[in-house]
Amino acid sequence: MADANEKKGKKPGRKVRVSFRSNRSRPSRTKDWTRQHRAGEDIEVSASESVVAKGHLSRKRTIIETDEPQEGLIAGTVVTLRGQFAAVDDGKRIWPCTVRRILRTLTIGERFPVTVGDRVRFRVVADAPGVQAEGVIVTVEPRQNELRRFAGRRVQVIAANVDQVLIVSSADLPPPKPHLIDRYIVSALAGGMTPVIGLNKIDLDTDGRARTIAQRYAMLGYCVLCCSALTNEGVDELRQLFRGRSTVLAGQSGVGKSSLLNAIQPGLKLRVGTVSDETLKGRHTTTTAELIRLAGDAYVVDTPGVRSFDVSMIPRGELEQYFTEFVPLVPECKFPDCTHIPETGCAIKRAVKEERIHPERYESYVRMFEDRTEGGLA
Ligand SMILES: Nc1nc2c(ncn2[C@@H]2O[C@H](COP(=O)(O)OP(=O)(O)OP(=O)(O)O)[C@@H](O)[C@H]2O)c(=O)[nH]1
Ligand SMILES: [Mg+2]
Ligand SMILES: [Zn+2]
Repeated sequence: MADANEKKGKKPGRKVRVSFRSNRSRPSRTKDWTRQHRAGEDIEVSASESVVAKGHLSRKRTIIETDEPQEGLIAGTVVTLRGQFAAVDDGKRIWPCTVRRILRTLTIGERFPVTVGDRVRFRVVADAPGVQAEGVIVTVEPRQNELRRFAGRRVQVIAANVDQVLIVSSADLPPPKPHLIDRYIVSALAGGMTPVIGLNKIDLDTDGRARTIAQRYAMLGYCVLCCSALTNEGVDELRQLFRGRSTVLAGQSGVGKSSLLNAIQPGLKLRVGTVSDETLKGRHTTTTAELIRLAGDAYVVDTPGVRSFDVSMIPRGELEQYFTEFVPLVPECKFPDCTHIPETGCAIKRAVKEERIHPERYESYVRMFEDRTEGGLA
């Protein structure tokens, strides 16, 4: 909650309208990763999620965005989140930082006010016994883009300020899930990033099924790389793709995200896991998203695998624009507000029937359109 002092900052700052979360909202839930792990749930990036009931986001007021003296603040980038702390790299070292209370209170509909890739300014705090934080984050620069998903009834920003999303899938162990690829494509495009598809473990593609899926996406105009962290096929191309850019790697657990990074930069030594024989699923070896700088001015964010990827924070009316093959056909639908599901005279459904749109792509659209979890937006 903003107090009077927050508003009466001595230095003039930019006035912004923000929503405040009521102090009477439910207390923060403490995370129990072990329990989640056992239950086979996704590992979440933030350990400090708080649950906000609906209707708590309504109060708006104007505050001064920067009422702190700017002198002495250190600029850095959030490289990972550990419990209540954000690890901030100032180019010289990593600083464990907490987040200033006013930033926590600002409700931006998110689980945590900062995320991996955020550019922040922090103030150094004196070491105190029992206090591990060395800095307090005072400002967060506006994000250029964000990879978001809906998790735990709030939006989780997996990473910010990245140019592209490498959607990693594997030819087998686990088998590719085109629907999950489609969800990542939608989230990447909605967040302002370029989706790129990496089909790993191509050494296991004995029946050519994975290459057929790769071709489907290549035909849609996406950059698709077939690769193998085992044989190094496609690894040079990946290294080239990463050069001079920032990339977040996303995909199911066990598809080989960390293995690919290790192949690109031998010596990196990221922990890689095994894939369970019974479930063919990975074991969530990477538990926290982490920003890593590679040779060639490449920044990558390795992320924990997910089981599902909820994009229900994206208004359903926007979904069609993220299905690239739908876009030129939409004006041909009989009704201008066609949702392409129950309507007659729908150009999208006609194209599916005539096999100009892949049925699995259409099914992905329908599932995302209809899949509104509790608390999701209409
Ligand atoms: N055959 C084959 N196995 C691979 C390849 N890449 C990775 N693996 C194996 O797949 C398993 C999982 O790899 P990880 O790199 O831990 O997968 P991840 O996507 O980082 O998984 P999480 O961190 O749990 O999200 C390991 O046993 C790797 O050895 C590949 O190209 N071919
Ligand atoms: Mg990993
Ligand atoms: Zn239609």
